[in-house]
Amino acid sequence: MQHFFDMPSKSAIAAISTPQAAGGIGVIRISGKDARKVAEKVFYSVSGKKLDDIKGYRALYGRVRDEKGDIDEAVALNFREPNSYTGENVVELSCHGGLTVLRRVLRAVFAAGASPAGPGEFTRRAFMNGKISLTQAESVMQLISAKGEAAARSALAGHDGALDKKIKSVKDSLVAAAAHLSAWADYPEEDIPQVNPDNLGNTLLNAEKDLKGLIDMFEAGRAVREGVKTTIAGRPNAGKSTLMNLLSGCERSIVTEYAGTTRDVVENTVMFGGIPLLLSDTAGIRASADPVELIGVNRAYGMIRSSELVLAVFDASQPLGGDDMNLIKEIGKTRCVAVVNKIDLPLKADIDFIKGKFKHTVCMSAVTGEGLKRLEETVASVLGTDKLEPESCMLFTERQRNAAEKALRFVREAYGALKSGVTLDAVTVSVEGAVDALLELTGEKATQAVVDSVFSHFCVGK
Ligand SMILES: Nc1nc2c(ncn2[C@@H]2O[C@H](COP(=O)(O)OP(=O)(O)O)[C@@H](O)[C@H]2O)c(=O)[nH]1
Ligand SMILES: [Mg+2]
Repeated sequence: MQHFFDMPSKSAIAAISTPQAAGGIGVIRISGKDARKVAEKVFYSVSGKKLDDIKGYRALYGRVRDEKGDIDEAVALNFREPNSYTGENVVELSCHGGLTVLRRVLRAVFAAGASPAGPGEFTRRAFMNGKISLTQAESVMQLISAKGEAAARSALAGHDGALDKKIKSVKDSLVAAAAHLSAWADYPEEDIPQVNPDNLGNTLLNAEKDLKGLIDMFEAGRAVREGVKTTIAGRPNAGKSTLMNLLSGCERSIVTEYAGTTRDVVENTVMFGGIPLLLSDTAGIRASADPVELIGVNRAYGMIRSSELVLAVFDASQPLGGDDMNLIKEIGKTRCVAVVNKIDLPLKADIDFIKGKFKHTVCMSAVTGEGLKRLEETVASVLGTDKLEPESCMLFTERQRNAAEKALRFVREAYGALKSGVTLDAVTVSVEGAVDALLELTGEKATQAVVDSVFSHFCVGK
């Protein structure tokens, strides 16, 4: 892969690649042209063999030492360039996982000539050496920080190149179109077939569809990866805390038959249908003269405004009242599911009225659990996560989305120019703009600043 900026120096870098905590084993990774030479100064195999004598993917057992003496026993795993994570020579020293031991080994490795690895520097070298694309590097980060199984699976698909493949197919079709357009314009005397506006139009429409599909799924993907700030709101006694506890699978909130039991915001993170919901149970919304209760009510309003999803709870066993109307007003345009609760009791609320006010209504009982599955499906559909296929490709970062949106704008511009019948030159310029945006997305044409910012989010050792 060709990059526009300098290759990093190939001298060895090293870091502790396992967590900074006590563990069964801890790994110190050394990467660079002289990785084996550095490792040989601290590692002594029991058999007397040298790392230089063994093939890649082979290991030696021995001890690590510094000038004061033995530090630990260790296994040294040998990777030979280009068959390693970074594409360089790599030695991984697996020691016992105590932090004191690992830090002492690392100091010895530095003394032997390696320099400290910066955040994400191993992955950065992998990118620079053409082992992975920029989007794959970003997936590595997503995979490390994935909160749920669904998030981890989609990150792995990204790491395996699902997104790159999709982007490549869009890019290839646009590159072919741009090449044809400019050949035809530049060499009119040659025997180049005339550009067929219908074919070109179809190419652009297909590219638009693919890019738009990716962008639409971005928010749903983010919900799965990062969780959704969700507020449970409703008038006192509607069953908010009971719902909170049902979703939590434990008694997180205090439930009583007395209105006004929950006074402050109670928070908990739960997995609901594969989506991490960052739940807040709030004080019941009602007009009150009690100053303490009012603080809670105002906090509840604040939570509604700042959350990404509201579960608005109504009591089906009571007629709707002024407090319910206030809640409906307060929710306004915030994404919301109306939860008509207590359907195990005789119904007194006007459920059709609620259905008329909300796009999504679920009738359930927080006590018996009836309707919980429907709530799960509705939440997934509101967040768009029901359309996510874990192994399919996804945009993972704001950076990727911005690049995809830029490409989409250019594709639409090209289509508009084609339809309005202006010169094909204008179409060519826009198609080339789209191609550039896609090259930026995969990192084939990313600036140094973009690459720096991607790797600044990584941890040391990755
Ligand atoms: N029968 C029935 N009672 C419920 C249901 N949900 C909550 N409750 C009862 O309603 C009362 C108030 O519940 P709570 O969760 O504290 O309401 P909150 O004020 O909205 O937090 C308690 O006595 C609950 O046991 C339900 O679905 N069915
Ligand atoms: Mg409560």
